[in-house]
Order: sequence, then structure tokens, then C-alpha cells
Amino acid sequence: MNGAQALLQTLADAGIEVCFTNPGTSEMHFVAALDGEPRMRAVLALFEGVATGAADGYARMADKPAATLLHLGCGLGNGLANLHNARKGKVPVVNIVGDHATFHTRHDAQLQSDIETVARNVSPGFVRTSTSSARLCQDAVDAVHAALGPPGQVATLILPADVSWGEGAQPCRPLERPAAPATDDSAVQAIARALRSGGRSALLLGGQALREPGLLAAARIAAHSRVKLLAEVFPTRLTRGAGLPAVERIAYLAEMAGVQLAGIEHLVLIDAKAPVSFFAYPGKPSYLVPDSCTVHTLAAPDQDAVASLDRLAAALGAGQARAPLQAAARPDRPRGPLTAPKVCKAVGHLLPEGAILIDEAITSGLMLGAMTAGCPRHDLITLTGGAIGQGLPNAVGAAIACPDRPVVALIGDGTAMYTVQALWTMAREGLHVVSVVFNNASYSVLNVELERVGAQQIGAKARAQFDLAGPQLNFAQLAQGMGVHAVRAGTAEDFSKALEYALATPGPHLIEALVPESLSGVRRRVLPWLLRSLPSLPRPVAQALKRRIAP
Ligand SMILES: Cc1ncc(C[n+]2csc(CCOP(=O)(O)OP(=O)(O)O)c2C)c(N)n1
Ligand SMILES: [Mg+2]
Repeated sequence: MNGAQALLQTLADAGIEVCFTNPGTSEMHFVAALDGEPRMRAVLALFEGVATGAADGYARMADKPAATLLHLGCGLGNGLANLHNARKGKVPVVNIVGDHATFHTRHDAQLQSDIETVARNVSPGFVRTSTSSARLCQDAVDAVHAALGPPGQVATLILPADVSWGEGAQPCRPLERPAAPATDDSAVQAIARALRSGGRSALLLGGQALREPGLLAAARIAAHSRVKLLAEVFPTRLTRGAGLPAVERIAYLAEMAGVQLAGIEHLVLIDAKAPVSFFAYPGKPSYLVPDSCTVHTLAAPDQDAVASLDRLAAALGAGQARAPLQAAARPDRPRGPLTAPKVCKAVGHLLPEGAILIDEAITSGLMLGAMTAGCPRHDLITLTGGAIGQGLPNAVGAAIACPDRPVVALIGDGTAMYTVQALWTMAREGLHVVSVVFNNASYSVLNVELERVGAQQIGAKARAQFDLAGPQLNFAQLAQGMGVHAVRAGTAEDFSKALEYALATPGPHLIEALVPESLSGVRRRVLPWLLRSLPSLPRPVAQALKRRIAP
């Protein structure tokens, strides 16, 4: 067996079933070995950011890693942003990067670069260059083990071409997946005492705590001990909808997060970080936890979030408490000229049971949470690392992980252009993905941010950096050019009809929603002023305002 053949067998033995590829010459032996391993599906992506984002979306839904196959430092660099999003989401990825043969590197050939330095940025916990065919499979087993965690992470295995083609390689058996321990009793008791002390308290749920078992345990505690339930701003995967406990996400805008956290005296973290502002702004705090609030960690990312919540519930006597559940409700069918909120309304009206909803709609998705809250149970995937271009590739991976579940991906027009090649992979693999692109002809959010940072003078050259109006992008044509059925919609009626058809017809679809910017004109100018005034308003007024702007 050569290295590549043994590597593929080792990966398949470890339960890895899919490899998202964008290969080159240094990966040819790996490519050649694919036909000898029937358990491995190989999915070609036409840009590395699609391959890495697909691996991320796959693992979020399959709860196990996929592999990537990337071409040296440059291919890895092209895929970096979505590996970054995976890292921030604690998502397992086995990231395989081909390299020149070991004897070739000293010649500094054209594609030679420092791969390990690039990789360390996104896989700080595991970067290894395999140095011999005999060692390769042990290296692969270690990489899979590292990727699984807990917590999940990106593990990068660098595969020199001669290690891949060298003979005498031996497949290795996978290592046991270690169980995450629950928090010990004394830590649980200390948190229970804090929650009983009478001060205002909140549980902040992230990561593993945002699936059904964690949500139910947390909601029992919340109901019993009158504790607020919060979720991190950008969940890796949040299970939600009718019949599940509803949880309020921390707002993206720091001023609004400040309103949500005001007055809280005990904040309990469960697989989540204490909230910080997405960006720094002149004169505004970065750390959003109020000075008078004590932060407790019930479960760190390497601990068992659900078992820890169960222990806390037991310590509080909340084990039998009734968790309030979200009632079933859908918005009406929208009518008239199309706007972003009406797209969200139509999605809420039609979203099927078991859908995988991907939100990378940026400003156009402000109403999505409210409009889909009472929909049948679904999973929501969000932009964990803030590096745009995640959603369409995630949709590829999620659809491959869950072929029986419809995937609905809501994407901004600027965002869609980063990894638009994902559409081609959707068509080639016949994936049932409905991509909705909000064509508002703008990097709209950056117009808002320009006002928020307090820029004094905003000239035409500055505005032009956020303006996508000329030439007008036509996403329906772009999608059709990649083999995806696509239509444009300018009215709510047309949009709903297109969505109904797309949901009922297997295969990939794109609906281009022609919408005005959600935040423009007076609303955009008033927003920074409103945000500045929030901290000085009485708490109930600030809370009501927050709910109006970002429900
Ligand atoms: C990798 C990466 N590059 C650039 C940015 C900065 N950025 C944030 S949002 C955005 C534009 C989003 O535009 P669009 O998808 O059209 O959404 P809209 O603001 O119009 O709602 C950009 C360029 C980023 N977050 N990540
Ligand atoms: Mg836009």
C-alpha cells in the first residue's frame, strides 16, 4: 500500500465519509487512491473556501468531521476564512493539505510556501507535517482524534507528495473518542448558591448547550429559579421552533447587548464566552458584562454542557420543573412589493419541519428570528467567526450530511459573491438547497458601520466602497450559468410562489430577492443616535426599543 491508500482506509475506519476537495499535482496520489476506498465520498469544490465551508457545514449537522483536500499553502490560504469560522464555532474538521515532496522543498519551487504558519492560525491545537509513509496513518489517527476534541477543532495534516506515494504504509485503527466530563459537584453547588442569592441572573448558552437536551435542562432551571436564558450571538447550531424552549440571542450591536445584560448580577456560562463587542468603537466598552456582574463557568467547552446543566438543575431542585415551550405560530403570507422583512415573513410562513436554516443575510435577516420562532422544529446555522462567505458552502455540507432535510440558505448579495462557486457543487451533487440571495445592491451593513464609528466626513469615494449598484449583479443568471434553477422575485407573491416550488422540488434552487436596503435613509441616520442614547434610557424603555429594532 502506498501512503495515500492507507490514509484513505484509516480515515474511513475512523468514520470519515466525505472529503471536500480542490486538488493539484501534489495531491495526485490521494486523488488516485479515492477509487480504492468506496466508503469515502469525494466532493469537488471550485474554490477552497467552498471546500472548507462545506466541511464546516457538514460537521455542524453530522456531528463528526469531514476531511478537506487542499493544495499547498496557497490553497489553504484560499480556504482560510471558512476554517476560521469553523474554529470559532468549535467545529471538527480534518484539514488535509498536500505539499511538495520532502526532497523538493529546498529548491523553493513556484508553489513552495510556509504551510504550517498559515495553518496555525486556524488550527492552533494540531498542525503536523507527516514525514514518512510509515508514520502517516498514525499522524492521521492523531489528527482525527484532535479534531473531535472535545471541543471540536480544525486539525491540519500536511501531506508531502512523497509521503503520499511512498510504499509500505500501514492503516491504523482510530483512537477512542474521549468522553467530556461534567462539572464537579463543588462548582455546581457554588453556582446554585449564587442563583439562590436573589440577585438577577442569567444562563448564557453556547455550543453544545444549544441543542434540545441542553435547552430543556436550561429552561427547567430558568423556570424554577427565575433566571434569564440567553444564547451566544452567533450559534454554531441552534435547535429551535415550536415545542422547544425559546432562547434570546445576545444582539450583534453592542449597545443592544448592553441592554440585554443590564442589571444582571450573576452570569453563568455554559460552553460560551462572556460577551464582548464584535468590534471596538471609539469611547465604547469592548467587554459587555456589567462591572457589578459576577461571571461563573458551569461548563467550559471541553466539559459536558448537558450533564453539567442537569447537575445544576438537580442541585436547585429544578429537575422536575416544567420548561415553557415555544407555541406553534407562523406569520401570514406577505403581499405587495418585496422587502427583506417580507422575505423573512414568507420563510416563516413556509419553512418545513426539519429544515436547516442558514442565516448569512446580514442586514436583510434582522426579522428572521422573530418570523421563524414558532415554525416547526428546525436547526439554525450562523456566521460563527464573522468571516463572510460561509453560508453557501455550509449549505453544501449540511445537505450532504442530512440528505432528507431541506436546506434554506439566506445570503446577502455581497456575501454571496465570496463563495458563489458553491452553487456549482450543489448542482453537480443534486443537493436540495434553496439559496435566497437578497439583492439590495449594497454592502449595506458597512454604511451603518461607517456612521457608527463616528466618521466625520463621508464622501462619494467612501460611499462607493459599499455600493454594488453598477454593474448590477444578476444572481439568477449566475446560478443558471452554474446549473442551478433560479428565478428573480420583486413581489412578495412571486417570492412565496418561488419558495413553495423550490421547497417541493428536489435539487438546488436560487431565488434572487430584489429588495431595498433594510436600513437606509432616515432609519440609517437615526440608528447610531438611538444606539448612543440606549444606556441613558430607563431599562424598560431601552428594552422595548431594542425589541423594536432587533427582535
Ligand atoms: C472575510 C470578510 N471580508 C470582509 C468582511 C467585511 N464585511 C462585513 S459585512 C460585509 C458586506 C455584506 O454585504 P451583504 O452581504 O450584501 O449584506 P448587507 O450588508 O447588504 O445586508 C463586508 C464586506 C467580512 N466580515 N469578512
Ligand atoms: Mg447587500
